[in-house]
Amino acid sequence: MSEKLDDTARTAALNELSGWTLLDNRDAISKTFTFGNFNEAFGWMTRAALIAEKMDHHPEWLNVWNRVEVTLSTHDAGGLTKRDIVLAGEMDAL
Ligand code: H2B
Repeated sequence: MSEKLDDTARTAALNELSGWTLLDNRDAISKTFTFGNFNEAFGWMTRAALIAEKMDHHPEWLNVWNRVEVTLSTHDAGGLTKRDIVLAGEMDAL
């Protein structure tokens, strides 16, 4: 199982990603992705879902028309791990 990231590791990881921020109230990162319309948003979610399933690491997310709010945290570890950072990077690259 992944270990929770320490302060140094999470700062370094967040610097490598773009637009992801730490939540105030829990050990997780979030980002809102905005698309041109619902089809684009849902198409992106479908591609992200296939990656997440392959990783066995799943996002918490909310879709409203062209917007997808994503929160990543490792439930098994009770906080932020390398697995969240890897999935965040994959989502950015899609
Ligand atoms: N997703 C996330 N975000 N955190 C987890 O700890 C996690 C997961 N664990 N997806 C996996 C599935 C686990 O529940 C199953 C049993 O492998």
